[in-house]
Amino acid sequence: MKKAAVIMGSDSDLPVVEKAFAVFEEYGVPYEVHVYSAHRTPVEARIFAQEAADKGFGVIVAAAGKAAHLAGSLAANTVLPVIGIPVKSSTLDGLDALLSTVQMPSGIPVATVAIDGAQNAALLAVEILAVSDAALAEKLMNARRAATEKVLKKDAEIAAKYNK
Ligand code: RP5
Repeated sequence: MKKAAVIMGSDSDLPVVEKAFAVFEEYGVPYEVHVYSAHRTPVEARIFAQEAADKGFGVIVAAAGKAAHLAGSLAANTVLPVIGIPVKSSTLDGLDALLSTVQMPSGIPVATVAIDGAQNAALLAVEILAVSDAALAEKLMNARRAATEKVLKKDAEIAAKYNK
């Protein structure tokens, strides 16, 4: 199976990013984690992105706050799919990072999740890897079914309580 890469702009992003690790563990997806910044370590970030496909990665998740150029700068240096997590790490509550990550100019796409949306970023990464992995796709389908059943059970409980 291809690996997922999780890159964060600073170790201060770790509390947000850790939610992605839990998803990869749950689905048995191999992943590698690094701190590379578009601003503070631009050379290391670029080299990582340029070599990622040859090193067995199938998708890159990139988390950054403030003027969050990390996902875009990684995407500029690879044709692997890049998923951006805008991190809420400033006085602007993450809106700065959201706009910096989502407003990519045409030609270099970044799939952007919600502010601090690490769980969805990892799930999307798993879905991307599952396109060429039937067993992984089956795990995703099972999880969706379980989530549906959980909500229907809650509906039955609430309906029984209030719909007299
Ligand atoms: C961004 O700046 C990082 O991704 C982080 O969210 C933010 C602040 O970084 P630190 O000053 O906490 O290292 O590049």
